[in-house]
Amino acid sequence: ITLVACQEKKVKHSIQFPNTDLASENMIPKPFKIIPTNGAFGLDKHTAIFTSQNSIGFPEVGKFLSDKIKEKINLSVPVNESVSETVERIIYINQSDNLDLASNESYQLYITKDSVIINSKTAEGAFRGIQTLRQIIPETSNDTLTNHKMWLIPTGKIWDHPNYAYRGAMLDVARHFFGVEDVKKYLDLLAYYKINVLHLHLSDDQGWRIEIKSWPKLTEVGGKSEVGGGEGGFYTQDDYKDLVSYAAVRHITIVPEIDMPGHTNAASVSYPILNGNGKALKPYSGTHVGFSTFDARKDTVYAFIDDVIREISEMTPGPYFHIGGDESHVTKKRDYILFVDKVEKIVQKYGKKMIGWDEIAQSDIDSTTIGQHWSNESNALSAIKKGSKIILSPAKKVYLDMQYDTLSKFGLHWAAYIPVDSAYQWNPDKYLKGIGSKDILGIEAPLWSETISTMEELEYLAFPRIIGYSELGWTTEENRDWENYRVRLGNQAPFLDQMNVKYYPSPKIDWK
Ligand code: TNX
Repeated sequence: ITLVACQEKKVKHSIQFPNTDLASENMIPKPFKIIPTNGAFGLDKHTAIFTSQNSIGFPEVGKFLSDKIKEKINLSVPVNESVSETVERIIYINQSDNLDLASNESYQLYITKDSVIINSKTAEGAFRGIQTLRQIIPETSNDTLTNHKMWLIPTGKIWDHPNYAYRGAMLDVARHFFGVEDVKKYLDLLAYYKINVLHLHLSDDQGWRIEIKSWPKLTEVGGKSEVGGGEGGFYTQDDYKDLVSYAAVRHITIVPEIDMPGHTNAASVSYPILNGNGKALKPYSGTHVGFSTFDARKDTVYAFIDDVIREISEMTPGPYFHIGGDESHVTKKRDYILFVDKVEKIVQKYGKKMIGWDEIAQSDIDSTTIGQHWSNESNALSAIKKGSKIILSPAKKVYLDMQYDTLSKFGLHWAAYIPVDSAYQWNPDKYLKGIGSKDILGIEAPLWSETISTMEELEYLAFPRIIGYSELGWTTEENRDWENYRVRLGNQAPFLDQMNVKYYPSPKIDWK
């Protein structure tokens, strides 16, 4: 009804819009299909947003869009208010069961001079669609066409869906702690580029970062250390729930990781009964790996793990629980295998699918378990032979803590230097011999925090590379091209500046 009411009113005075080209807009990730029609939709004070009102999450998506338009250009656009005399053009966010909308994240964006219509099956798809719309709203208005400000959006059609279902970022909050506000800012940025998973590395040798009510010393003791001897920190359960719901508004899934049986010094310092390496325990603030382990032969250890996985799973609506499993160099191999098998059952008991770093494939993992490839190709292949899917995080290509080059202020280079072009120019589907798209759940870019402790440092390593990973995860290979991407990336500068992101201004990019 609202659509019709609006169309009947038509645009009162026929405005001469300049020619536009939707296909050359700076959208990242690049949509699947774009058909420009060379006109313009005038976003202005006579525009209103309407959404399907009885479909879960749609009004919230409309509100989110309105908030972001306000932040970007300081224009207030009403959402689902009754059509008043002054409304001339509408943005309609519509739930549709159209067959082309295969994945929950698919959307269509139809822009004409009178209306913008986003069709999607779910609010998740609508949310991805409004990111595209945000990206093509110009920063500056055209003030000559009418006597008020008008922001011209190019007309045309976009059909879009993700290449991979899982497009993640990982943040190590254990080596250095990052507080709730920092993580929220990261979530805001990830959402804009359609990344849909944030994996939180919540424990390591240097710190334990999540409150567990049944084992309070984890945070009372284990939460108070970090790399370099700082004060550490941790999320209370309320903090964690706050992050989970902030992410949910952005249709981002939080994947919690408790790294074990290695990387557990902080847990064992808190509760020495867990320790399996037979050595005296003290808080660790260095950056070595591979020296700690849980005792994989003790029932108490599994009772502890059961409590931890239960408490975290109860606060985590997403389908995954990550058990780490990397670099357990002082766990006997047979103990490691037993440990992973037992912990997998606990994860499943609490209704989650297990994810682990690639080493877990040495165990008899279930086909629903997911291996995260970071370095060892034969582990990735054994995971696939067991029917598992893989998340690709090859250190040489997607480790955000790798330095750009020898001049980089932060980061490591044990795997590689990863300049912005090398980060972008590879094909996940063909990266590992014998592993093709059907085996790959998606890609994830981990940011380990041994060398960074502030948001500014985080941003320097993550941006701009994470933007390229969003395109590698979403956009099909035919639609990816470095020269084309490089231009679109340079044009992200106004957004990054507005968001106060201290990105690394790579000299390979012409920043606008
Ligand atoms: C290897 S990647 C690790 C981390 C370090 C990282 C530093 C992985 C599963 N383990 O413990 O932080 O290298 O780049």
